[in-house]
Amino acid sequence: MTLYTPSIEVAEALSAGKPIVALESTIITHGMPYPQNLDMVRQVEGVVRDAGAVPATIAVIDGTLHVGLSEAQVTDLAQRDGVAKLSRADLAVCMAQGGTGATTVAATMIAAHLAGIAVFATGGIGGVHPGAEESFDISADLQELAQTAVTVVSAGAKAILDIPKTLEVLETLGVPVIAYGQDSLPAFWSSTSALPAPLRIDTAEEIARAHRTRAALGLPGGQLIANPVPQEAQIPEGEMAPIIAQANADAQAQGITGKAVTPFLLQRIFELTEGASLATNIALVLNNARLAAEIAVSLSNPPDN
Ligand code: PSU
Ligand code: MN
Repeated sequence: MTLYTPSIEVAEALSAGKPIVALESTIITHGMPYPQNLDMVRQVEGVVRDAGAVPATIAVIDGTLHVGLSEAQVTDLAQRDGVAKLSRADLAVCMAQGGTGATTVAATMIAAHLAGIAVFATGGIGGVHPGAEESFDISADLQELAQTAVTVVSAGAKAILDIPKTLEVLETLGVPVIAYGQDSLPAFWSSTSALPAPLRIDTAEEIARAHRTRAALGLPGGQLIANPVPQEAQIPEGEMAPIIAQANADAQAQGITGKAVTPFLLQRIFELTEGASLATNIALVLNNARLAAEIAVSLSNPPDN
């Protein structure tokens, strides 16, 4: 049984040892509305190619785990209804049942690692939700970062989360949280926050070196890069805070739980900001794709001794 099917472009890149950047698909199906989601993937894949790497968008289609999607597959996925949201727990069942599902950060990391892809760009990872002490809602993305050796380029944890608790869990799990080029931890839609980042690196080369060093030390797990959204596209933390509070209150009032929480909050924030949050979300994903490609290029060049 072949476990996954690479696109032609990804298969060629894998055999030639060319740099590849994995991309998730939950952001397409559950994170953004159509048609902006489709436009976003096309732009993201373009940015990765322009930076000298090959994009590998990952999803399960009719039971097949695809690493790299064709234009037709992406176009279909972006407007298809009823696509499942697949995390570590759901991936194998969806494949075994011949289903179609979009991969979260956790499931995308699993597939990327399986295919030998070391770098992955997303928007923001899942984490500890406010009220987790009651709801126990902690994303499986955190555990995945602890065990799967992929460098994940994000704009931090999504600001809908309890960021201090998310940082505590990541620290407990031994996941390096590395701000790119600044001391403060970016907060997804906002380029800075009041929280200092646990670690800081200023170049793609050094991120690649840290990735290699982790492997050489025999440490399992990945690295979380927190790449600030460009200043001109950000929404300051003070502006986002009341909107996020409103969205979280609405989710509670409507009894939204489990997998539905994150998609609900993103959609609600899109409405409350009259679309501004989506423009920022797209800008930060593009920015992450660019950095991820630079890291992948650096990883594919053997280090000088
Ligand atoms: N980043 C975005 N939009 C998203 C997500 C990330 O900009 O929709 C998705 C990712 O797939 C992430 C998931 O893994 O949200 C987290 O979901 P949960 O909180 O249910 O684990
Ligand atoms: Mn959750």
